[in-house]
Amino acid sequence: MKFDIVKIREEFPILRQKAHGKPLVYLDNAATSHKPRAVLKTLEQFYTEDNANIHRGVHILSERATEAYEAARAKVQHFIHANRPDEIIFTRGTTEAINLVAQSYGRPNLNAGDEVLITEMEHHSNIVPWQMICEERGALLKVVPVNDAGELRLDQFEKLLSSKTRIVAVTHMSNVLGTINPVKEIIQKAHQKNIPVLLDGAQAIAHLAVNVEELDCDFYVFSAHKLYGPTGVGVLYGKRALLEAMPPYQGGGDMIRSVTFEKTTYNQLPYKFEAGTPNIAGAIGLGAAIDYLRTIDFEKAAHHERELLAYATETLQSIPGVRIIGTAKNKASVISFSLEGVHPHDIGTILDQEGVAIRTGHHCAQPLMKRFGVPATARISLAFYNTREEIDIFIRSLKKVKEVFK
Ligand code: C6P
Repeated sequence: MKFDIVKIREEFPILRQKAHGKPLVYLDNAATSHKPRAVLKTLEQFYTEDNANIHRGVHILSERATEAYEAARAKVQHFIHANRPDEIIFTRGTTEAINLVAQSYGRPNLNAGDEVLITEMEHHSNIVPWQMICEERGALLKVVPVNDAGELRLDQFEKLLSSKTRIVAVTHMSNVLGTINPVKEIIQKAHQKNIPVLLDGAQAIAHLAVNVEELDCDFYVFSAHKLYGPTGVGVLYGKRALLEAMPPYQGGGDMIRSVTFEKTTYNQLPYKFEAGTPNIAGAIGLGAAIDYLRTIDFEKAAHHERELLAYATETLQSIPGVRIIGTAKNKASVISFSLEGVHPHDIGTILDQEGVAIRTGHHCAQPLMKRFGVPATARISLAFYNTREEIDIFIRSLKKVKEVFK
């Protein structure tokens, strides 16, 4: 399979537009990535032809909608190499999936003095849910620090992993630093002490081939919208035995087997964790995104992204006053940086006028900002549809920012 960037870009109609009269250069893919035509078509087709509630109706539309929704579950299962479809729970996204585990696994398993181990590079979504449940249960949140390059201090991880640790929750890839964590090693070390591991795959899922069976992680979470799918839907993968033992997260329709005022019994997996009408079209759209990704060569796409990352890093570094935050040996697709004497928001605003979309701010990782002694950073984040020419436009525009603030 050839990796034809022109053809690939044609599949993403949003990229064709102008922003402030200039060709749009979209470098904010870590926030959300764009949707290929196949996904847009699937969403339109669902609402124009098949729209119905699932698992409920006897009519033909409901049958078709149910079939497509469950087919999407199977696509996710195969995409991440899970053993069974009932290990795939559809959620609203990464954030809801982590909250589900924090509540349903955390509450029965955390007691006073127990510990939850996270890292300094976590997104707020992998900090706050643990903080909330720790506070409720009298447990403690322990944090593995990162070194100056933005790599996890594995020596510290080993020290902090104790007989009191009940779960480890760590990002597979940092949304700020781009660091890819040595998750296999982390999982092996945790498993030696019988401690389960949750991986936050919000970023990694779009850049790495994820195999949950090989990783042997206990939970893996991600959002569809960073994987070229729709917003408002995401995935919790969990090992069946763990999910079976966990109580439901929310109560409502579809998650029950029978209800009386005296007692309710719960549905089997995965429905036990999917209370209420789910994002049916979203899940089906995620399935379409996975189908689309199977039509391109993922390895070549990843190679293209790595080349872009190397090129962007090299050119950025050559600009005096630029500081790159996150220089891990093993990183992907994200560059956070600051420019001496210019606030990141000003960088973002001027770049926007040039048609270049980047993200500025704390990236929902305030503790990490503190670690690197900055209130905010500017961040470019790449997808396989980006080009070298776009990096050149970004660099030229950044030089204009320097001129403005000279
Ligand atoms: N990061 C970014 O611009 P949701 O919002 O639930 O889809 O994903 C939350 C989340 C969790 N973990 C990581 C590592 C993430 O990167 C994100 C989302 C976006 O970096 C929006 S803040």
